[in-house]
Amino acid sequence: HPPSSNTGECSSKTLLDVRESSSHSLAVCWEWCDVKDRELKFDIIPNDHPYHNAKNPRTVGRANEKLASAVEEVKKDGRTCLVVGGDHSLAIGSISGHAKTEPVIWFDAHADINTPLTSLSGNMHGQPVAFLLKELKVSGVPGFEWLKPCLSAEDIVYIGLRDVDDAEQPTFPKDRQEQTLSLNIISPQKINKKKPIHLSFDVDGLDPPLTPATGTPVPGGVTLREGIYVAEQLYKTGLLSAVDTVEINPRLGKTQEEVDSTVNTAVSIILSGFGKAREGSHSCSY
Ligand code: 6HN
Ligand code: MN
Ligand code: MN
Ligand code: MN
Repeated sequence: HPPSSNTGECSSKTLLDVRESSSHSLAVCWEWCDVKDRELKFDIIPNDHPYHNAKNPRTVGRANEKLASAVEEVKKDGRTCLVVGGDHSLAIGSISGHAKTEPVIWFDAHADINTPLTSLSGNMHGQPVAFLLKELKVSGVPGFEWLKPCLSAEDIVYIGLRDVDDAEQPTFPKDRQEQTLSLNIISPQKINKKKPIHLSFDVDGLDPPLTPATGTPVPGGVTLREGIYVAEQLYKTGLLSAVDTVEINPRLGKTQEEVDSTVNTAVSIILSGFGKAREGSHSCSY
């Protein structure tokens, strides 16, 4: 399920209108935000042979190159960027396009720090952090010739982590592993830097009943209330500059109810990150 983007303009005047324009494409509109929607089309590259244990590297690499340019344009336009997907591999393009961002808040059950050499699944969604880190020096992957790693390990804060592969352990600082959400994990030191924050929100960081339509659920996740709190607190810093909301895959919902709860949960998180407060709606400032 590649990164997705909806087509067409958002014209709804309702508080919140979630439309599914295709099985993996969502549009979120709300009346107090000026939403400029973009359409990105991605090519499937034929004969896209694996590079070590990285599947579809050319297809994923070029899709991310396109996404990085789009995010860069959105930021040049002075807007907050919201990417809705889709596979978490899209964070490679989203974070690269949002250059010079730090910290990155990686909300996820998984560390996503496998490399093409360590990955057991071969899935690119388990590898984006490794591609972005300067320290890991992932290189030579076809389709990613354009990529310059832009993050240092200290720029990343994980929340919700509870399923780390053996091969991910050595690259992963032990003191950053949190079995459960600690509300202090967004360290004040990071926020005090006054630099733009990128939130990469994998819905599987939440507890699986909240977002059943996702590919790699792990029991024991963050509650909706805690997830919303994280998004609200980030909004309140005034520094939240880009948000990825990923691993939403309506095709994996077994019933319409499962699809709806996944979408509604993701929308609640997005709205909180864009300034909807539980005590009432406030204006959305850019
Ligand atoms: N995600 N660590 C596993 C892998 O395949 O590398 C799972 C990764 C899941 C990735 O949910 O974005
Ligand atoms: Mn995925
Ligand atoms: Mn992820
Ligand atoms: Mn995950």
